[in-house]
Amino acid sequence: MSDSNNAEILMAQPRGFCAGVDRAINIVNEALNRFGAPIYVRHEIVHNAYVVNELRDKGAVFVDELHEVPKGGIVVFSAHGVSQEVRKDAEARGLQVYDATCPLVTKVHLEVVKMCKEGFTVLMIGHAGHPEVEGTMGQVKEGVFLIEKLGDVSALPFSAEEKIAFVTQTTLSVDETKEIVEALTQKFPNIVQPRKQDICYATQNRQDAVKFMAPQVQVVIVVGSATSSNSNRLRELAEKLGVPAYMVDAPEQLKPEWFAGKKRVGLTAGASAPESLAQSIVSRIQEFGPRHVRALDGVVEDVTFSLPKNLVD
Ligand code: 0CJ
Ligand code: F3S
Repeated sequence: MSDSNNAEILMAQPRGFCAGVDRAINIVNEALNRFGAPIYVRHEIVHNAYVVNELRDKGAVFVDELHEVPKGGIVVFSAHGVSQEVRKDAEARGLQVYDATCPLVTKVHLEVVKMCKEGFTVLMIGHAGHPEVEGTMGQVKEGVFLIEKLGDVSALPFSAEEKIAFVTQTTLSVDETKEIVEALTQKFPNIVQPRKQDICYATQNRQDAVKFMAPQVQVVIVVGSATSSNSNRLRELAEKLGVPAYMVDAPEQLKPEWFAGKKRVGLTAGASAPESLAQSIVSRIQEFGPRHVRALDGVVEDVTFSLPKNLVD
């Protein structure tokens, strides 16, 4: 590592928790405070190992499927949302549900339902197997088709005369989605778009912040877990901008050679990564050389979402 005392760490603005993640974690904490352990959570509440471990230590029990929750148990749905089938299953099992689906995901769910009711075929741009995609596509029984990449557009078996609309996952690459939307618009000139893009404000702002930071640094560290879609997009974006980028969710994962000879290190964090974890990663980077930490300019977010009514009443 360069022992250059003027080497520095530049912190992206904004980074880390979004309003939907903050709310989802608060819901689990509030349920634990009110009802005590165990509180079951379907899927990781957010895709971050540190957050999940911390809640597990307090008594949250993470399950993949609802049959793992005992009858009458309390279950929280994760920030990524669930299908109608999962909702019905919870009801049939007599579970007490607290829904931590991000309101911005619910907004997309409602678009899908509305479009299908109006007779549209709905195309969903997103990543196969991601819980948000399963939840959004699962708002209706049929009529939603997944597009994962640009190449999928030409293979779509619909004619330009059909009623077609699209929605997207909230955490996609803004630039890649734009390309897919352009191809869709070319193939289906009458395609109906969401009034405001489905990629959420937090995804957009964190990607914009990486675009601002990347040209100023020689390596980018993204704080985020491997399962986190939005964190992965930040790492890919930095690399596309020509800067080596690594994603970590614990300080021990940092390698000294990543920082060798680097005068400026950029740091950002996915929407599910806590600031305390980002700070412990900064401290570890400082052991490798760059001491000075500088906050970059960027958008200051003031979005907040209230807790579900059935939890605060
Ligand atoms: O899907 C969401 C509502 C985003 C939740 C926050 O981020 P994370 O990392 O849990 O989820 P993604 O894999 O969707 O980015
Ligand atoms: Fe919601 Fe966007 Fe966060 S959809 S959970 S505000 S990343």
